[in-house]
Amino acid sequence: MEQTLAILKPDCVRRGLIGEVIRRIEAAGFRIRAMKMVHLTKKEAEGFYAVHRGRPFFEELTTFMSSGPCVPMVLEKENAVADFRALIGATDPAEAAEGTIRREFAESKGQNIVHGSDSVENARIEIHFFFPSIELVDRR
Ligand code: DAT
Ligand code: MG
Repeated sequence: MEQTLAILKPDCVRRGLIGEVIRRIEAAGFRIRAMKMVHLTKKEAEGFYAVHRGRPFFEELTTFMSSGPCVPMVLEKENAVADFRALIGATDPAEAAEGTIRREFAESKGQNIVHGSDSVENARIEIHFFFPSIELVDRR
């Protein structure tokens, strides 16, 4: 079964939307295989988003991602990576499809509620960034 890494970003936590977003994730058929709350340091946020280093939004992104606690989780489902990207919608909420999580809740392209891995390979790397194997459950 495929896995992806989701993060409920600091805006999601701050605005009291954790429950609502998890409800949508579960209703869409994803099983939660790991979950916790962490407050990333600036350095840790820069490490997670290292692929975007040098982009004009890198400073804003890593400051935002270290601005408060976030909730990383491992989600499992057939076709989890692509299906989760479809559930959250485009990066910019103004371009995200009707009914997607970002369209419904995100306030801007920078503060867009939720992260989802963009490939199976990146999902594996991102899952291990947040979760040692002892924290990954395998229950049906
Ligand atoms: P996604 O999160 O949809 O995979 P991405 O990987 O291109 O998008 O960028 C990572 C995050 O960086 C994104 O969720 C929000 C922020 N970001 C991207 N482009 C931005 C921009 N033009 N202005 C501000 N923030 C941006
Ligand atoms: Mg991305």
